[in-house]
Amino acid sequence: MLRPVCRRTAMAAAPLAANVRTGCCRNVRALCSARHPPTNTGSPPPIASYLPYLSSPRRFLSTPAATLQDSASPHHPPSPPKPDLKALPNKFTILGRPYTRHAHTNVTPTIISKTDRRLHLQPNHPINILKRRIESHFPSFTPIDSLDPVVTTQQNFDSLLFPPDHIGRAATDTYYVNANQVLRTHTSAHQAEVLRRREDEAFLLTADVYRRDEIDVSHYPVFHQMEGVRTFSRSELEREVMQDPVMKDSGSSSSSSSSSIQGAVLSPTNPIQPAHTRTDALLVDLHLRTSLESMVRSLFREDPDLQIRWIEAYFPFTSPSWEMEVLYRGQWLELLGCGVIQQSILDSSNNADRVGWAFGLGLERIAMVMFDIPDIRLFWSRDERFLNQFKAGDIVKFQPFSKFPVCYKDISFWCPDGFHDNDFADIVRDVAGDMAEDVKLIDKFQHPKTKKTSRCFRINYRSMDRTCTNEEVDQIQDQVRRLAEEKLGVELR
Ligand code: FA5
Ligand code: MG
Repeated sequence: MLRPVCRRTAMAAAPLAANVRTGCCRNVRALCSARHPPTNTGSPPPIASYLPYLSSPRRFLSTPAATLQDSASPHHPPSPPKPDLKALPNKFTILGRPYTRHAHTNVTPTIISKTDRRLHLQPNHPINILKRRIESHFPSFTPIDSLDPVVTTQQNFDSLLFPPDHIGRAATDTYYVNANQVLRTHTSAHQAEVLRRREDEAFLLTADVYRRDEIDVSHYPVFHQMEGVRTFSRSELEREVMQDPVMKDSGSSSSSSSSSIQGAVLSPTNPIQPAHTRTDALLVDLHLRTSLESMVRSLFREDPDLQIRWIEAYFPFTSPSWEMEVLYRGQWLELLGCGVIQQSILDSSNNADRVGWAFGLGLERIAMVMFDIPDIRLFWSRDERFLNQFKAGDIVKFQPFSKFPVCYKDISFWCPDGFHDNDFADIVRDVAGDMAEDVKLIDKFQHPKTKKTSRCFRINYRSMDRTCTNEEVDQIQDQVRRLAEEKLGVELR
């Protein structure tokens, strides 16, 4: 079965993106030039040129209708994923823990090698600086930041009420360690276990998260999220909410909240849960959104007129649910997803007497804007010219030290059934590493007689610390071609 160009966007509530991206091959080229920042023209382009990437996130976990067509069971990916691309031994370790390779294993050595970097814990790293900023904004929340990235499918999906056929479980989107364990795709994977301990009524959980994805300046298969959770006693809810300093500071009350919160009203598609009274749900929702607006205003304090808007969203584990967007340099930029925690999650984690809210934000998204960092690969740089620019506690603008020339190569092939763009992206990542700046689908068409589909990808190669030679890039491209043939069964054209 042929899949749409991008299943996440194609099935999500982003009609414009969906229309264009599933359009015929002639549209693909136009789309790419419209959505991608300009390629190398000497000096680096202004941050505004990256914003189209940042403001058009793929709906991964927030997609209600996007389901797998061939799901097997809640605990298994739908079909065995493609094998890993470089040889992963039968016995391998992740952070010192042993695992055995399995038919479902699709985690690659390249990805495993990222698990010990823990950028959010590196002092003076922009991700850590931002994490600490947010933690200092929520001083009463317990910070948690050292949980193992390998979680069970129960934690990552079932504990959060993901239906068995949800697209987020697909092996094309998630790194499976084996049939029952994955690299967490979001920090929400730990919500239930931390709630169950009942040690903290509020916590901020920061971690590296992993998603099989396409390649461009704002997408990397590993990024960092921060999860905030706050619960309240059901019997004391009104008092706990209204006496919280954040409500007093913002001048909010249940009758006079900020205009952006009032503007986003609940609707039948974003409902109050049957387990909640309307008053309780509105109190939790008001506290959630007031807290987040206060946090974001403090992060972007140099812009007191920052415009914030709330977009109705869907997550299986919250209702009502929202995404917060801010207007930054003329573009709406999605910062986070959030909502009122599904009561059944609290009930089954020993918190039936409590209600609460949760949010999850992407640290790279915000750090790219706050520090003016134009390419997500830079966060992983070990180059001192990058690292030495940042100091704990300071938000400074990144000074690009150089922009080396780009070299692009195209590859066209006939695709076998079940081909997925993310499988190809993993090959490129494994062979080229961080030299792959961007992989764009520039053409796609179906042969009228054979019905076979052909795809053409353009790979932009650019090192962040040196000029690559043409011979070197040719060698890499040859390897990409060979592996695509061998591992994915494509027919090169
Ligand atoms: C989630 O991951 C939910 N777990 C968030 C959540 C938590 C909702 C608690 C409700 C309650 P989403 O896939 O939209 O949702 O990601 C959340 C944030 O992570 C996004 O708003 C964005 O800031 C960031 N993010 C998502 N995908 C990427 C990516 N590929 N690269 C960088 N940042 C990303
Ligand atoms: Mg989102």
